[in-house]
Amino acid sequence: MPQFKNIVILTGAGLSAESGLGTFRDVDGIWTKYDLNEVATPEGFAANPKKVHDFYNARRRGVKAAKPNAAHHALAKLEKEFDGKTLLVTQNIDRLLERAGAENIIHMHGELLKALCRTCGGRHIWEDDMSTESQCIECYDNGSVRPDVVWFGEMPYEMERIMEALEACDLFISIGTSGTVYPAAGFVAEALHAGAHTVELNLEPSEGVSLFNETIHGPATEIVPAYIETLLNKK
Ligand code: BJW
Repeated sequence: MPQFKNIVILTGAGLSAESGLGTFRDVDGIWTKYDLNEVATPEGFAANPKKVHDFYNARRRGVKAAKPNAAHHALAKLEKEFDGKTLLVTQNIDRLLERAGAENIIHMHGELLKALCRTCGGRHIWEDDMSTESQCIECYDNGSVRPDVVWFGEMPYEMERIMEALEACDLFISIGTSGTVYPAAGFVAEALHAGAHTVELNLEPSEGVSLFNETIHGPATEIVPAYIETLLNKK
């Protein structure tokens, strides 16, 4: 394995699957139980905000009850011990990477434990259930709030910073994502274009598997810690 200096890691729902949080597109995934157009689009929220709040209230309770697993801890260890730069870009709205001790994280699809004010645009911590009556705790207009998550048709957070990091990286690792949702699904192509080595760590081959130089398939709690150890022990 060559010496790397600048790592970007993209994570998806598969990273948190063994913490008990559901993935979206697996056989028993969230989108087999809910219509994504109803619960994960601005139009769905406008049509039936209570249904969307109920969906995210249940998931918020699940996230609060979940614990980081060995893969989250391995990524936090990499961030602390790697002799170079690392950036974690997560599509996950849980805070399990932070709870494992990682710090340099971009939540490109937002955070479930935050509210987004529909009036002032402020984002602040929100750990309890949310309803159509919930109001912004910061803005003078007592604006109504929504979960601070990125729905289909909305722009993910910090895209400029992510693209800059992809252009500069020499190792790109994709973990636990099906590679079906853009722009995240396009990151591997950006990294390849920048000349990076690309690695997929996933339970099964993703949609973009042909764009990876190296693929390891298996449960995240096994393959992520093993891969991180190899990376850290490389001389
Ligand atoms: C394990 C495991 C274990 C299981 N160990 N692995 C046509 C073409 C191209 C694009 C579009 C198009 N039509 C519309 C679009 C755009 C659209 C899009 O991509 N749609 C596709 C469905 C086609 N994207 C958007 O609208 C995005 N915004 C956008 O594009 O803005 C414009 C823009 C333009 C240019 C530049 C930048 C922006 C917004 C997307 C928002 C996604 N939101 C969601 C829900 C909100 C948050 C939430 O409720 O949680 O985010 S959808 C859902 O999918 C969630 C996830 O973050 C996201 C990705 O899912 P993920 O993480 O990959 O999960 P799964 O379930 O799909 O896969 C899990 C994987 O883990 C599987 O492979 C398993 O095998 C594996 N696994 N157990 C290891 N134990």
